[in-house]
Amino acid sequence: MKHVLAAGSLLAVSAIPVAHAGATLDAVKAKGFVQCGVTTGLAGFSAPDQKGHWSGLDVDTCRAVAAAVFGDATKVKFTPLTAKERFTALQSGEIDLLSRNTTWTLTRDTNLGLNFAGVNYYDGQGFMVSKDLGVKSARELDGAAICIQAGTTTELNLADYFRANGMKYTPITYDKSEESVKGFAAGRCDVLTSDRSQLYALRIKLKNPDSAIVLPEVISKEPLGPVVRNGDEDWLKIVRWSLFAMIDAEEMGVTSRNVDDMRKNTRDPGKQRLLGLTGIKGQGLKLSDDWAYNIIKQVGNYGEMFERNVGMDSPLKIARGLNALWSKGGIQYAPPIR
Ligand SMILES: N[C@@H](CCC(=O)N[C@@H](CS)C(=O)NCC(=O)O)C(=O)O
Repeated sequence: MKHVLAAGSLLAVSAIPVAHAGATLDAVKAKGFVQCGVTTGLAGFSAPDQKGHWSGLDVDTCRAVAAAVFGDATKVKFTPLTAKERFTALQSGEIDLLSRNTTWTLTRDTNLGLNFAGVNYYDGQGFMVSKDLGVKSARELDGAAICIQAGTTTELNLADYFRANGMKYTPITYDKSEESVKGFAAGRCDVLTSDRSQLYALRIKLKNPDSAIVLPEVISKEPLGPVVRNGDEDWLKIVRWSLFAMIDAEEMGVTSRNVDDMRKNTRDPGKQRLLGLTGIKGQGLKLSDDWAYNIIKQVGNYGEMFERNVGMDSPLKIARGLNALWSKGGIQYAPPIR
C-alpha cells in the first residue's frame, strides 16, 4: 500500500517500509518478538527498573499484544523514545508498535501515515506548581515560566489556553520528562504542565512531593493509546482487539486469577467466546484460539493492569475516573467479542 505524506509534513521520512495487511505480523513472528516504542522513563506508564526490566500501563499494552501473538507476554523488546522521536521511529519501521502516552488527534491520525488502535488511558492536560507560589488556579499563571516537553500536544494546548485567556508565559522546553522535572525542582520554571497522569508520575520524583500541587483545571482532552503504521489492517486489528479483550474481560469479571477456572467451568456464552471455546475464536485475527486467554492469564484484565501500574496498588494512586468502565460511570468501553 502506498503511503502519502502531506507536503510540508514536519517529518522527513526517508524510507517508509511498504506495509500490506499481515506484513507486520509475519515480520514479528519471524523475529520472535514485538518491538515496542515507549518513553525514556515515566513512572506508571513505561519505566525501566535498575535491571532494565520495563513496567507500566503502556508496557503492559505491548505485553498483551505479545501474549496474543506468541502466547508469551515476555516476547517484547522496548525502544525508549522522546516525544519528538516517536512517530519517525514508527514510520521508519524501527518499531512495530508505539505505546507511549500518545494523544490521538486529527493531525496525527491523518497526516503521519499512522493509525491509532484504541485508547488505553483517557487523560487531560493540567498544571503543577510549587505550593510556595500560593496559586490556586491556572487563571493566576499570567507571566509564568512554564516547563514543557517538545513535540507534544502539551505545547500546543498551552499556547491555546494562554491565548484564549489573554495571558502570557515563557516556555522552558525540554526533550525528556526527567529533564522537565529537574528544571521544575531547580526552580527554572514556576509551573510544570503535561497530561495530568504524568504530573502525578513526575510529582513522586520530587524530593518532597507534598511541596507541589496539581491545579484543578483540566485544559484539554488527551485520549492516549497505541499507534501502528497505516496499511496493515491485520496488525491494527490485533493491537486494537488485544486492548478490547482486556476491557471486555474486566466487564465480565474475568481476571488473571480466575481465568483458568472460568475456562474449565464457565457456562456463560460471552466468557466462552472471550476464552476461545466457542465463536470465531482466533480465526478473524489470524491468531491461536487462546489469544485472549493468554492476555488475561499473563497480563490481566484492564482493571488489573490499571490498578497495578497507576491505580491504588501503585505509588501514583490515580482514581479510575474517566477510565472506569462505561458500566461503572467511566468511558472505557469495548465492542463485544462475538
Ligand atoms: N500526550 C501528549 C504528551 C506526551 C509526552 O510525551 N509527555 C511527556 C511529558 S511527561 C512524556 O511522556 N515524557 C516521557 C519521556 O520524556 O520519555 C502527546 O501525545 O503529545
